[in-house]
Amino acid sequence: MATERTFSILKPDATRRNLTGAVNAVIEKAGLRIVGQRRIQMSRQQAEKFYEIHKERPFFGELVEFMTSGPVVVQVLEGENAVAKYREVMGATNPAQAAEGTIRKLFAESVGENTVHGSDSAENAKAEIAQFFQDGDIVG
Ligand code: RTP
Ligand code: MG
Repeated sequence: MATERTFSILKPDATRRNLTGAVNAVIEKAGLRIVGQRRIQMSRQQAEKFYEIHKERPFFGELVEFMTSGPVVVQVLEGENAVAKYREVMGATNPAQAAEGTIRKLFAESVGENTVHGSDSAENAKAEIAQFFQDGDIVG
């Protein structure tokens, strides 16, 4: 398996609780390299576009509200099999179902405010990275 990139967001519950370093430590310990990183305030428009696939879901409004409620850290992670690897490191969407040692098990407080996002396919990773990063801002 060749080196791959995935897109990650440390969500507003992570920045609010000053946990970005602690989450990054778990990411790096798992062997993923943070090759791009920026702290931003997501606009409503950016959040709606980013989670467009969920726009008919009952939690969409709440999700957009949450993602714009404070700063987030957008990241590009690189490593062997990075997309699947990061999903494993993140743990299940609902922290109550997340495996021991995963980011969501360690830090997330609810299914809505679950600390991190990670791309669910290589194709989505490419599109998500392109939404937030220019080529020159990723240094592998
Ligand atoms: P993400 O896209 O953020 O990496 O999370 P995921 O793949 O594990 O989960 P997904 O099904 O894509 O859901 C996206 C985000 O929506 C929020 N959510 N809230 N209240 C709810 O029942 C509910 N379900 C999902 C979560 O923030 C989830 O990460
Ligand atoms: Mg998802």
